[in-house]
Amino acid sequence: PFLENVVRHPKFMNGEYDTSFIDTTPELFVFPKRKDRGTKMLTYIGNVTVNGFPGVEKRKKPIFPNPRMPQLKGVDTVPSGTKQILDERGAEGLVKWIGEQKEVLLTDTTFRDAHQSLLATRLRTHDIKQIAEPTAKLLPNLFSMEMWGGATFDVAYRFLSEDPWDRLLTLREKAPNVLFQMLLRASNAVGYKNYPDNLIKEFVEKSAHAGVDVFRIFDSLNWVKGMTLAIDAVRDSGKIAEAAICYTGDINDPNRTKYDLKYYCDMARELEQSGAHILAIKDMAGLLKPQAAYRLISTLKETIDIPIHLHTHDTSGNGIYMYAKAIEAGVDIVDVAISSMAGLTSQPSANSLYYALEETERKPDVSVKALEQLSHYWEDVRKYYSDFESGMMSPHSEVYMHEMPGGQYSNLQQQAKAVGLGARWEEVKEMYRRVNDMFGDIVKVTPSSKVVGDMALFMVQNTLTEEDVLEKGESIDFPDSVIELFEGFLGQPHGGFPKELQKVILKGKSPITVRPGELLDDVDFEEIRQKLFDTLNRQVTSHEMIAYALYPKVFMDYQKKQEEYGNVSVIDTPTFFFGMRLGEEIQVEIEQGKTLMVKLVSIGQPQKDGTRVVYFELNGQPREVNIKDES
Ligand code: 3PY
Ligand code: ZN
Repeated sequence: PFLENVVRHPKFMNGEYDTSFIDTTPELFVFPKRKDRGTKMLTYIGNVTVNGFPGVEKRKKPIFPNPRMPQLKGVDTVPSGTKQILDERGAEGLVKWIGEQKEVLLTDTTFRDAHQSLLATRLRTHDIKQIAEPTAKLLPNLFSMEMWGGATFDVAYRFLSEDPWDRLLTLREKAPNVLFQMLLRASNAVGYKNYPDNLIKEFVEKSAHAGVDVFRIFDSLNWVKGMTLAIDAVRDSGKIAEAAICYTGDINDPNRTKYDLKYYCDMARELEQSGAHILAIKDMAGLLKPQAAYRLISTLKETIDIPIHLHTHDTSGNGIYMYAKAIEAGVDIVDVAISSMAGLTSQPSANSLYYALEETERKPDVSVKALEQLSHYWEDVRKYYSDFESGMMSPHSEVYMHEMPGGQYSNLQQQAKAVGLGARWEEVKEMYRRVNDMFGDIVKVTPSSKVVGDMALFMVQNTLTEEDVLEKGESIDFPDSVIELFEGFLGQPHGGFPKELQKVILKGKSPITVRPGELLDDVDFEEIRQKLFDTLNRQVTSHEMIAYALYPKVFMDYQKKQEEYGNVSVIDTPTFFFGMRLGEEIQVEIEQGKTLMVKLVSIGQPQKDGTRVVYFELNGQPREVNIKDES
């Protein structure tokens, strides 16, 4: 134990002690493992077989055919792409290259926003990993793959029990040719609140180092002051700072004057001056209509010199037509998803856009055959995740009324169900819009959208009207997120907060008007290193320290699961969600070249202590695990 403590001590690991004896006497450093990998994995599979997976209706594992994989005949190596342009010519060189392209460039969001918006962010690395290299080979001319950030970071740890950094590193190996893009919520990083400045800088630096090339940075209130620190951090890392304006309202509606064309042009200029390499128009709810898109993009093209990247959600069904107008107006890059992961609350379909532009000079340089093949893969894989579908079956043009972001729709619906308002969903949507208007018509995107959602649920649940809130506010316990918003902890909205409402909500507390980061103490990474060393009894990586600093509880819960189940990301998705059928045999590649054969033999009756013995064969040898039956 003494030796174990010494070798695991941070100072030792940092190389501050003489470590040459490790190389000369390796046998001293072989420690017995507590529970072997096979047993941990059988414990996971046994548990999910007996108890099911949270959020997945408990049923016998369906039979899924193997996903159709694309044919890669004739494509032996991964062709070079935009990643090589960035590496060779730097950020400025890449921006210049974008300006020289006649065709519209495409970002494929399938690995991030598409599943965040359709499948509650549940896509597992296992399924992305298998198609990453074929995608890199078949779509080498993509501008970028959006594959990280937004909600994927915490969902990976929280619900999938996998490490998002591993996803990034693994995909980077498989797809070395196309720029990797992430969504960064500026000072909220990949969380729901403002974090200390040094954490944002560290997060950006380490993500850049691990493989992110393009950082789409947005502030949930379009507050430029909240974005500049992240823009600077990205520029310092040598990567692409794509600063986003979140689009809300309707520039062509004479009754919606708060967010007019001038508002967007002014903000675009400000972001350009703040060092953005690319401007993104982030139409997170899909409110940008075709004629407005033409007007917005053509005016912005005259206003700024940097390239423009357009993002939308196809909730209304107008996505392709809107893109066609924006492309006509000169937009440089648009966000699309592979067809079977596109449409509705996701991005418009890459495949459809290809045909829509077929005889125009801006037709994207992609193989539609490749898109169709990739679509087959996703069509098959998507079936594993059916329990996470929102149930939206057709375009919802009512999005122009409620203005809810594509990524929020199914989440808020779940939240409504959880508090017993499932049957009053229509009312919740309407209240969402009323709360927006009461809050002074604010930008609604993570996390400000969550605050509007929380308040809408709260008001429907307590049968409150806008008048009630103002008149009886003294005696109302508002949701914490609402108080924090009005305190200024998410930044400042355009035009300020409605003063009377702010007073009622804050009940005498005074709000802040400075950047929240100015008031937050730096994260002490050395302290985190020690604390994690003490609790986990091992040295941790910088990625783990960042994850802990962002999400302490989520990260520690994930560690506990690791201890119990090992690395579950290697298990195929049907088994991960449904466990195994009696008599079924599966293969699990636990590391490259090392495969375990697992057979479920039988499940014992519940015992007095509430456990069942689950009998497996592991590589032909009988094995049993005790599983607590939670039913
Ligand atoms: C996110 O912040 O995760 C979003 O996708 C916002 O649109
Ligand atoms: Zn989006």
